[in-house]
Amino acid sequence: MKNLFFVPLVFLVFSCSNDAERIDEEENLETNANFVFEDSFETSSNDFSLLFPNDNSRWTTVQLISPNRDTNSLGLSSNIVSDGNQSLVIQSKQSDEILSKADIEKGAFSAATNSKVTIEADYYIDSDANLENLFLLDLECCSCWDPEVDADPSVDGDNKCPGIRLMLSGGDDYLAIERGKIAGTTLRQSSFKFPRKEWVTIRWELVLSPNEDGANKVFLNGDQILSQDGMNMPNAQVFRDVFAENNIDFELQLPVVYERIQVGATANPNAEDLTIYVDNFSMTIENN
Ligand SMILES: [Ca+2]
Repeated sequence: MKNLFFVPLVFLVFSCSNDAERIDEEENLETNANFVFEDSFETSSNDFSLLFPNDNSRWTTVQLISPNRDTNSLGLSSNIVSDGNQSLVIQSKQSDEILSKADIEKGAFSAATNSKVTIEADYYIDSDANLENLFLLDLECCSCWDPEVDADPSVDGDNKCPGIRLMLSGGDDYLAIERGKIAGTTLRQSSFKFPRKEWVTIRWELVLSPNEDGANKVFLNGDQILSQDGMNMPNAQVFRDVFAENNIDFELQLPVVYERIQVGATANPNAEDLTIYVDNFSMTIENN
């Protein structure tokens, strides 16, 4: 009888051991896993809400802040498309007392220091107007904000989410990396204007760092237009020093990770009503 009991016990020990190894391997894979998110705004019907399924496999939410005098909107277009049959169409009205915002947001990822983040999207800006300071992509951390410190209303009501942003700059339409929300200067270029009324592929490559060794590259239709090392994540000491100037204690909350991306016209401070199309979005995070 003892032997009969012994055999299943050995089997059990072996199978536990194999399961434990497999779980370890799965956890390792998850730890090192690349986050990959791709969305081309295709849906089975022209119903914008289909972009937000309950399982979070697609987009998380929208940010729609309309000016007082008009209404922003987001929807699906089948007229101007770069991939498949549909694109995201954004009506971003000119700001007045209210800073106009219209974008779509993906959350629930985690990009930490040393991660390589690659964001790519096709943009079609249906305007020839001067678009200085139009923001197109925001990469942000919100949980890193010190909960005991209020947002600075002089900057933006949403500034409790520090991060970096891709904007048009340099007097009109040169893509730049804006770092004001992490107390950094704007990384600029003035060689490549942003084409209008045609599809433009933006590729934004980052190796994340709260120090000067971060990597920041931007490509336009495959051409590298910006490559500059520098801080691209919130730095605890920088935040401490900046807030100390106003006698505020600020402790960046750990872990400091980017956790949401906003895509569209994330801020349109210009005196222009804009129609912008976005298609073929992708984001990858490679953990090093
Ligand atoms: Ca599409």
